[in-house]
Formats: sequence, structure tokens, C-alpha cells
Amino acid sequence: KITAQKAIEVAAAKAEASIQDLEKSEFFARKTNSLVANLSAENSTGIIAEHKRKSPSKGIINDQLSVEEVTQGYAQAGAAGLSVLTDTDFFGGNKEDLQKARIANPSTPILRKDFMIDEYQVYEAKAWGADVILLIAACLLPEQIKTLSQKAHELGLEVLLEIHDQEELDRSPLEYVDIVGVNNRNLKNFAENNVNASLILADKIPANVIKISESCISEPETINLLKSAGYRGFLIGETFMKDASPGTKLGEFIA
Ligand code: IGP
Repeated sequence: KITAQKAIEVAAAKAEASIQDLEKSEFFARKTNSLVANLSAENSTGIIAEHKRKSPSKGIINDQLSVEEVTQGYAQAGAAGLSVLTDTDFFGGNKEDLQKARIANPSTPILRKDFMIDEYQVYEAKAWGADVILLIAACLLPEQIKTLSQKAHELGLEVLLEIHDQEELDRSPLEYVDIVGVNNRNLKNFAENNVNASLILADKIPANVIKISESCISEPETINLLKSAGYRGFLIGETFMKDASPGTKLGEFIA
């Protein structure tokens, strides 16, 4: 029996590309770029620069510049990697942003920044030109972290696992991921603006894991502080995006 709800679900399913369609897409067969390799390089700036038009806490940050301008500016200024939001509801991003960033920056690692809960989104990430996916421990069970990571690796993508606190660190299967990121901004303290979470967790993350610090980085000096705590990557969005020239701003963060 076909109910209205069922009809809506069927129509929605048809509107989405099938996994087979995604596998046929232009970017699917490409060889991906390694963020791990870039972060591990001796002379790496470690900066992962984010394209972010708006955020739930700040509203519009910058909607004046094209994705190409922003991401190429970042890459030319020395970004080790790029992060492109594809979430529309909260961050005003979309798949075209990722595709455009990919075309404009063929050899720079790009993170698909979104809320990933399903394998289908991992296929999308590959098909849209990403090199790295984000998994947020707060949204996922350990088993999902494992299976989504395995799927990402099967498709040649790297995995950044985001944690906020000790509890999330303790229950995460770190052996399946490539990079661990401590998000300094958690959902409970949007107002807080420091990197304490990273400093607290630095020694708790096993030394063999590549660790990065995410969010709330607004001063070049903070990078040195985080480096001394063992962080090799620094994910920065707002501080760069709110400048009229995000790439120029990034330049101020390179020693
Ligand atoms: C960048 P900031 O404070 O520099 O703009 O933060 C990035 O860390 C932040 O956008 C982010 C995010 C996320 C966004 C971290 N984790 C998960 C969406 C979903």
C-alpha cells in the first residue's frame, strides 16, 4: 500500500544519485591528495584553511568572495590543506563549493566538512572531489567510526576524527582513523573562545597519532603554543574568512 509518506520517500530517493552514478562521476577515479603527508612534511605550515560563508553562532561571515578566490588564496599563501563546508542548513555550503574548490586546487588536500553518518556520504565525498572526510565522535557510535573509516580507506580517502573531550577520546577506535582533531568549540559552549580543550587533551592522545587543533584560533602566537603541545595541524575558518582577503590573513599566521 502506497501512503503519502512512502511516495515522498520514493521521490526523495530518486532525486539523489545512486552509488553507481556517483562512481561514474568525473572525480571518482582521481588519485587523492594526502593530508597526512602534507602535515608530516618537515616544512609544513600545518594550516588547514576553511571556506565558511556562515555559521550558526556568527551568522554571515563572508559571502562576498567566490570559493575559487578564497581557496586559491589559501593554497598560494601556504595552506597544508583546505576544508570546505558542504552542509547547507547550518553553514550555507553545498556540493558545488567542494567541486569548485577541487577544480581550482587540483593538488591540495581537501576535507569535506559535513556531518557524516552514512556510507552514502562517503561516496559523495569522493565523487565531489574530497580527499579527506570528517567523522564527529559526538554524533557516532564506535562501530560507525570503524565502518565509515573502512569505507573511506577503500575509496582512497583519509579520515579526520573530531573529538571534544576525554570521554569521546576514550570510546573512539583510533586505530581506524588517520588524524585526530580536538575541536575547541563544543556544542555546549559556543561562547567560549580559547584553545583549552586542545591543551588539556594534548598528552592524552597517543603520541603516534597525528593530532590537529580545530576552531577558535585567532592569533598567530596560538599556533606556537599548540605546536609546543604536539599539534601538527591547525584548522582555521572564521579568523581568515572574516578578512576581506582570507589568503593574505593566512600569510600572517606563517612564521
Ligand atoms: C573552523 P573556526 O573557529 O576557525 O571558524 O573553526 C572549524 O574548526 C569549524 O568550522 C568546525 C566545524 C566542525 C564546522 C569544526 N568542526 C564540524 C562544522 C562541523
